[in-house]
Parts: sequence; C-alpha cells; structure tokens
Amino acid sequence: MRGINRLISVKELCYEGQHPFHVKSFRPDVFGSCAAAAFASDGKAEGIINCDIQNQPCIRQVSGGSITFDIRPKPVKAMADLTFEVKAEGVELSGPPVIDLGMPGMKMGPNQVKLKMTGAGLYQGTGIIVRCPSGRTLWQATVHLPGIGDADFVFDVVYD
Ligand SMILES: [Cu+2]
Repeated sequence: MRGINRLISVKELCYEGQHPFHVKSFRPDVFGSCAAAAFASDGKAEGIINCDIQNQPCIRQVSGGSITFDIRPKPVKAMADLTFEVKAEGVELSGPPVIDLGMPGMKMGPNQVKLKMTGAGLYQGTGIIVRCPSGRTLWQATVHLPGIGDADFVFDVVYD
C-alpha cells in the first residue's frame, strides 16, 4: 500500500508543469528525483517515458498542427549512427530544430544534434547516443523548436 501511494505521488511530481510544449519549465531537481524514485520502485522508469521511439514516431500537438519526432534506424541503439527527424505539420518553425541529448536525472556530456531542412516542414540530422556507464537505457531528447518552444521526449534505447 505504501509503495503504491509513493508511486502515485512520484507520478504527480513527474508531470507537474510538464506540458507537451513548455518553455523553461524543465526542473532538473524534480525530474531527477522522479527518475531516481521510478528506478527505485521496480528497476524500470516507465512512469517518465513519454515516447515509444522503438516502435513509432512520437507526435505532439501544437496549436494549429503537430510536431513529429523520430529516430532511425530501429531498433534505436546506442553507439550507432542515427538519423534524427522532426516534421512540422500545420505549423511553421522559424528555423531548423536543435536537439540536446541527455539522460533524466544524470549529468552526461553535451551531445547536440543540429538538424537541416530536407523538405517542406521536414528537418533531419545525424548523431550518436552514447552508452551510459551506469547501464541505464533511459534517454531524453530535448528538441528546441525555433518559434515554438522546447519539447522533451523520454524513451528507451537499446544497448548491445
Ligand atoms: Cu547516464
């Protein structure tokens, strides 16, 4: 019972102020403790995953349209050349997106992927997700969308 209550309060913490498109509302302190608690509860972190990147692109609604985020090839693996793609439909970005790759609750080295426009509303770039020495596979892509704001995608990566 105690465990269940704790999990619920952790979930509330996780989603506090975490709107799909928030600007500067990211709180590493809250997110960090949230990740740690989620790991402690059952060895997984399902509570904060908001993107099923291994199976499908991740879509966020924005006023007037949507933003689709994808990583290929699948399965999405660490230490492999990956193509990051952002598609804007019904909305126009004022410039190409930039993606910061990191891990919830962990300080990893800077790892930024700069996208280039490759079609109408389509942006692509290549990068690598490194293998975390801790063995944790939970990664976060913070996608900076010029003219719109930031979108956080939290997902699992495959380690060979
Ligand atoms: Cu790490």
